[in-house]
Amino acid sequence: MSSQRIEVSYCRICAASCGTLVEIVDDRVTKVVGDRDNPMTRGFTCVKGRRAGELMSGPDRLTRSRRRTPDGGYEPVSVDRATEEIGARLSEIVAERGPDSVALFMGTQQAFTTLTPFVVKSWFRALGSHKLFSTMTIDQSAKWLVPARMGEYLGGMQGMVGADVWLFAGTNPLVSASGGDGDGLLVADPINQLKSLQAAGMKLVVIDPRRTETAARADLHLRPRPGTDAVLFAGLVQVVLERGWYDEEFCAEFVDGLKELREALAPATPDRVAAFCDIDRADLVEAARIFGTARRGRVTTGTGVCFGPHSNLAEHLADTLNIVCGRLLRAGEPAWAGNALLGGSAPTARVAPPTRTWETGFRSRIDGHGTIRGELPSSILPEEILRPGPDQVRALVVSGGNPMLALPDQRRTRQALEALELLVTVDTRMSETAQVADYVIAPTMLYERADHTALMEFFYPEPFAQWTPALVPRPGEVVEDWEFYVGLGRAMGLQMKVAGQFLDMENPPTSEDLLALVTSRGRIDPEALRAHPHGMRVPHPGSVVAPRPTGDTQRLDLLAADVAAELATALAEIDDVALSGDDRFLLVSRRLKEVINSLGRGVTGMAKLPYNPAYLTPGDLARLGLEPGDEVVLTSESGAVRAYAHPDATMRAGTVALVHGWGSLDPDAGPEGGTNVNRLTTGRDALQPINRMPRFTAIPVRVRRAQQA
Ligand SMILES: Nc1nc2c(c(=O)[nH]1)N[C@H]1C(S)=C(S)[C@@H](COP(=O)(O)OP(=O)(O)OC[C@H]3O[C@@H](n4cnc5c(=O)[nH]c(N)nc54)[C@H](O)[C@@H]3O)O[C@H]1N2
Ligand SMILES: Nc1nc2c(c(=O)[nH]1)N[C@H]1C(S)=C(S)[C@@H](COP(=O)(O)OP(=O)(O)OC[C@H]3O[C@@H](n4cnc5c(=O)[nH]c(N)nc54)[C@H](O)[C@@H]3O)O[C@H]1N2
Ligand code: SF4
Ligand SMILES: [Mo]
Repeated sequence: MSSQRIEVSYCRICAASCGTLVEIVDDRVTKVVGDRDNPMTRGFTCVKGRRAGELMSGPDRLTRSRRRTPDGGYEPVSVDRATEEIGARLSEIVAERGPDSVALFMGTQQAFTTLTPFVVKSWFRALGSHKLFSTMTIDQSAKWLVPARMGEYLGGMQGMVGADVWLFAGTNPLVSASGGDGDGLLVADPINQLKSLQAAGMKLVVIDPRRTETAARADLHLRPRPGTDAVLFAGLVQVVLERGWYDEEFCAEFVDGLKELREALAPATPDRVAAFCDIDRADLVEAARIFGTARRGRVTTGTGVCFGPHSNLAEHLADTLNIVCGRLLRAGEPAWAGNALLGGSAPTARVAPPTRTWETGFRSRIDGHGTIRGELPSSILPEEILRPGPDQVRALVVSGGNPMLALPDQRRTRQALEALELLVTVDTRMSETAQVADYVIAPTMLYERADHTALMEFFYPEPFAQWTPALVPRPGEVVEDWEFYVGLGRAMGLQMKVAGQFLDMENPPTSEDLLALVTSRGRIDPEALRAHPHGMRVPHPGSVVAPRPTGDTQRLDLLAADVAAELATALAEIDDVALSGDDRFLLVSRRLKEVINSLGRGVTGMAKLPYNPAYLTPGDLARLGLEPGDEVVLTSESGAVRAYAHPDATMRAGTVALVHGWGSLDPDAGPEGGTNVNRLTTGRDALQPINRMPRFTAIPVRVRRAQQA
């Protein structure tokens, strides 16, 4: 007899953590709908979340771990056996060459399983290796770099509620549910949230070459030539300073280098900036006026800014705009209190000094790169593996990521991953990375594990927490990600520590115990959450931003020497003439609603198409003599790929977009199964200093019709 039940839970495919009602028939997830009783997400879901059942039990779901066979195929292996074998090989490698010969790469999906990041990092710390990598350094690590160079204001930043302006640059929250850092309002149900903010009087300015879903709602949309954000923000700051639209009082108290910055920005006149960015001078000044004369609201940036040339400088200048306009919380204002489960220090109106961690501590032998928040830049990972040397990386563990598609220069990445003595990935399917791995460990997926929202609470607009039990039994022989890492630690004889506590390696805690342990400094007990299956509004403690301690003089440094040098370089390029020519385009990044990075391709009901098209304006398509769907070849300095050209009127003329996370390992594959954009990018040239961020947007390419066979 078949059994049917409906359970309350929340989705864990992206940061929105949408409340869901899950229909389960015979222990399988058959339907997911939004939970209207979830006070944060109020019934909102997206197509990805509604298709979680297919994601969990589709044909590509791994329910047993695999081991590579000598002929290059795969055979099933029990997770205990795999863990022992991997542990033994890692121990050998460490004994022979030291812990730095083992690297860890942390991907996007590990962040949506609360326990994984805690436990995987605990395993890695116990191992003692410095070779820690994550997607952050191929994403928005400019956001780590800015406070590390200028210092960080510890009072918190203004939020969207009560804002009379918001400026989004290079982010499309209506698709990505991201919206840049620092405000959770546009994470779940972004369109309705944005509408109500606008109805309440918030002016919206968007800087994006594409007329995105978000830009279409803007009061003012600047559509610059891609890759010009650093200069554009230099222009905005210049206008705000020259017109006196900044907060003198805040600057006098908390800012150093304002005068020097003003002088350094002298070349960034509205005329020259507008010409370089290919926007109207009047729009530039108007954007500065709307932003600078408002009372509250911030600039937030996304990947479009952090992927471009001079990305670290662009992010620095975007943040500078917030700072000079004083868009930070002052002593006595209500403090941010979203850290319900995790806890943390009380906001205070003072500045923490720059950390510049890459200048001290561990240095990689690859160009002497140092660390940011304990991580090395991911774009050096292939060199770490390929270049011989004393601490050459010989083994790599990948946690919830797919570097084979995500890293720049796929050819080089493949060469590196195949040169390893040992590659292990923990993944729910045979990702492109799994296809070259020695072991693929099959983990549980959402609804198969208990969880709470500790890691995502930053994204809620108000203090909120939710807990979910596992709803369905584990299929096949999967384990929770964290269980694999504890097993590995045990096999290697390591003593692991989570949230300051030593784990009993022989009798590890349960998931529930660990979920409680990681919240030991929070304001609420996860036990209390069980009484609130739809989630719980956590009372605001009523705290306000504490005043600056007497005698404290630390200030934000707007123009450190390296920042000044980058600014001078960027402004010296201002009169450069852009590439032009009939088939010359700038390749830009964008995201799709129905997939998240490489996840969702091939899942029934998720991705709309079986491939990722090359989006061009209808005008450019006609100019190239192309019909919709024609096959084109995109050629950059680093490689060439084939794709199907699709018209998209929201694109900027002269640009072509190809979404990342698609394609295969086959360098000769046609476009029918998707195209890996990272065959056009490079991890070795045009990189940013410090975080070695590659360029993922504004890449010069040629677009031509593919030769007919
Ligand atoms: N549905 C869905 N959601 C996702 C993801 C996904 O793949 N799908 N990925 C998740 C991840 S890992 C991340 S990091 C976030 C990212 O979240 P976002 O940063 O919001 O990513 P996008 O939606 O691609 O928005 C980037 C915007 O930058 C614009 N852009 C491109 N080049 C430039 C440029 O040179 N200058 C400027 N100013 N803009 C430019 C693009 O047109 C695009 O609209 O989204 C997360 N959410
Ligand atoms: N050219 C170009 N390159 C880019 C980007 C771009 O826009 N353009 N974007 C960059 C950005 S912002 C990012 S974040 C990276 C993305 O880089 P990654 O995070 O490495 O890529 P994902 O495709 O998100 O990989 C997630 C993997 O986790 C697996 N997975 C799903 N659920 C689970 C689970 O429960 N447990 C485990 N262990 N695994 C699971 C999925 O099957 C998938 O293989 O790519 C970067 N690279
Ligand atoms: S936006 Fe979609 S994928 Fe993200 S949590 Fe909500 S339902 Fe899941
Ligand atoms: Mo990302």
